[in-house]
Amino acid sequence: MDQGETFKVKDLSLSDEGRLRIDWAESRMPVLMKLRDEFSKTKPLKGQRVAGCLHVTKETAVLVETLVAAGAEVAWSGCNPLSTNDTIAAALAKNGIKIWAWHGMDTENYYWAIDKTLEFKPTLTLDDGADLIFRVHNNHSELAKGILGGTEETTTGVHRLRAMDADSKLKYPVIAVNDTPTKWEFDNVYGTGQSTLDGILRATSILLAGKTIVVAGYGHCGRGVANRAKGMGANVIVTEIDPIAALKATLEGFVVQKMETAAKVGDVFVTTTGMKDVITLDHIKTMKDGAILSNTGHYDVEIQVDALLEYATSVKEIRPNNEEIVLPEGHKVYLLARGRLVNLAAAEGHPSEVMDMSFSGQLMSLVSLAQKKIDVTGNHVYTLPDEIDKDIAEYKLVSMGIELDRLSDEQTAYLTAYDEGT
Ligand code: NAD
Ligand code: 3DD
Repeated sequence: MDQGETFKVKDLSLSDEGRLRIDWAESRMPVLMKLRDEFSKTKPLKGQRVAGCLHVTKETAVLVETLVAAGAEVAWSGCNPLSTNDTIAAALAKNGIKIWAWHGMDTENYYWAIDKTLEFKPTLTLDDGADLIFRVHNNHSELAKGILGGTEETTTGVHRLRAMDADSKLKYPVIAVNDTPTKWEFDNVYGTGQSTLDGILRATSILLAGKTIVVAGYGHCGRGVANRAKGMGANVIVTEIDPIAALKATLEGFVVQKMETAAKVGDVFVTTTGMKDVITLDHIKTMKDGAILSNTGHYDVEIQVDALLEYATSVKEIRPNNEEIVLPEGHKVYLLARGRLVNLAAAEGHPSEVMDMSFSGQLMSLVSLAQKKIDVTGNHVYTLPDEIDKDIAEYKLVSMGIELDRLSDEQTAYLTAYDEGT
């Protein structure tokens, strides 16, 4: 472990490798780099101190260094014990970023790292799963009065913050970056769809074609995973609790079943729900010999991991992020990444191209809060204004060389006309 005044990382000597990865990500994040170029001149975050708690990946590093270019002082920790890439943490520390993060943190160090990021008394917070904002509310409430606002990256974090808002418990306003269409419709769908299969393949090296893959949840993430798996030749079964989502899956051609039915036939299981106990020990007892279990929801609560490990007669790591678990009934199952989000624990998370939009939403949210560009008078959960989201989408299209048609004045007038019939 290497530790300095303003960092603690696994191994500072990994920084050169990390820098190459960050360079690669920068070359595939044109929207964020365009905003970095603009904001490095105007410095909209000058005087701001941003505490961030978000997976330490090559894409996050591009966001962090863009925040600094925009004038902010930044302090960072990871938002999952298994998702930090140690080469990236080393590169950020080498570049003078305050960062406390390493792969495989225990719970005590996880919260110690968050507390370290709060020592410089942030004026803005950036979360992925709300652990940082909760830490401020529960353990450092005196800091809240100095915080202009926060942002939240993911669905589960937004759910938790909306619940706090409903109970009037929020001590400062938060922008739900997840709910921005250029994030939710792309990161959650296409990013999670691809990177979850990436994590499963790196941990197992199995052939997906012909396998029966059970996807729990057909929301944004589940839809992405199911469709990418179908594209790889898998037979996909979806489980759901929501009738509309179940109908969508059915009309997309997926088989929809209860988990207790699908458990008996699945080869690979992926939970994508944000809910707890989606795959229970009872489900696992009925699974085929050799069934593979994985999760891509934010927390490791979707598979009953503790109950499974307690019930097992043996647990052996057979490949990185892949544990062979023998059950008393004699059959085996394979648990990936200890039930934590497999795309970040066993792979590199979403591709840079899609995080480009998610993190442009993060940046624009923080700039909007710092410059008081949006009305956040009450301590509530807000969404980024549509016009900012559309700008991000337009920048993305331009970077891809894609042109849009534009409505004429006459067509715009037609939109609201009601004096013309058939
Ligand atoms: P969503 O609300 O769009 O979809 C969740 C779906 O799960 C809904 O359709 C819901 O009906 C369904 N569901 C809930 N409980 C269920 C159950 N017991 N059985 C079957 N289906 C159930 O949410 P989302 O945007 O898809 O996010 C899902 C989870 O993934 C959240 O925890 C989110 O934070 C996380 N996430 C992870 C990544 C990643 O990189 N791994 C990326 C984005 C989001
Ligand atoms: N997430 C997924 N891929 C990521 C990456 N490459 N870098 C940082 C974070 C990454 C997770 C979250 O950003 C977000 O997609 C979510 O909603 O969890």
